[in-house]
Amino acid sequence: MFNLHGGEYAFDGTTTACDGTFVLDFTDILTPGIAIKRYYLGVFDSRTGDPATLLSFALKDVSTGIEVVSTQPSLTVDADEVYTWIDYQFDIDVPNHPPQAVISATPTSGSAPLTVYFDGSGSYDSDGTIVKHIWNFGDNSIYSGIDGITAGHTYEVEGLFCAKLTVTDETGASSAAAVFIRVGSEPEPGGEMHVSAIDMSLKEAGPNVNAIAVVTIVDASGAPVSGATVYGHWSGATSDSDSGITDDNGQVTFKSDRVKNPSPGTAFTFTVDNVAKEGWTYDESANVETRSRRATPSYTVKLLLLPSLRRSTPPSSDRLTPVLAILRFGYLSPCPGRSM
Ligand SMILES: [Ca+2]
Repeated sequence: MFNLHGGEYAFDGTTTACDGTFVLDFTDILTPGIAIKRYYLGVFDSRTGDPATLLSFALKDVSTGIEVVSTQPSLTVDADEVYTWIDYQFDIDVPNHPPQAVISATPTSGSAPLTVYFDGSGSYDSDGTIVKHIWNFGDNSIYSGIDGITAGHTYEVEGLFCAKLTVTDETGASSAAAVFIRVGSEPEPGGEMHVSAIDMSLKEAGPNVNAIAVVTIVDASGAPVSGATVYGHWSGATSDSDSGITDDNGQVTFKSDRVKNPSPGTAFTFTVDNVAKEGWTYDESANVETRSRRATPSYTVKLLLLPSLRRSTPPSSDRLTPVLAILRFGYLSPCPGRSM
């Protein structure tokens, strides 16, 4: 008879008796997972004097055709119960859960040089094993290795660094956790800042034209903000991205890509995408302008053609039927037809 003792992995399936061999289908009780499990088969003999023998235990993985036979010798039992088992890893298609990275650091701030001890031992993988730890200390130095559960690192220069731990499980799945390390003193608390102006101009060199945008960043009181990183992009005639840091006047200059022989009216547009400075908030809603456009000039000449003009008699309005002709001239200077 079959006994349901034995814990989580005791057989609890349908059984079929054929020629003294019992076939069990326990697919329904397979535990999802990739680890090796121990599968038990027990026999319980209820009476003294007529012992039962557990001859063999074979486990067949129907999905792969693999058959494993218990290596234990046959077991005989009289008025007792015995168990035999097989350790096996079923290849069940279950989604892997990525490991969870947990990072701690001591200390998280101090003056340079600052030695920080990192501990990733709180990281875990619910359905497997973490096989790799990668430490990125945020200052262009990286440490990795299977023994990298803890790491030490010395920060030589001041700044705010994002130290990151990435853990990887045996299937290659990974996740990361980060902690900020402050080396040196805290920066002055910042305020709100916005774009007060984008001054556009065009610069020509031979047949090439590019646009210049001077972006000015000020605080809420209108005072220039230096050290702010301005991110922006060009559109229209060119499509390039730029970033730069404001000077003491709160200004940073951007230059578009060059365009060769642009047609009249070719527009260069610069858009500020973001402004960032540690401790400061970019208040885009306060921007005087966020986007500015400058086009290559096109000259419009209006030419009035009058039927006749007699000095003695001013022409009556009905006789004066002006014909308007508009002539367009293209860029560049000098102005066409104008004597220099
Ligand atoms: Ca896993």
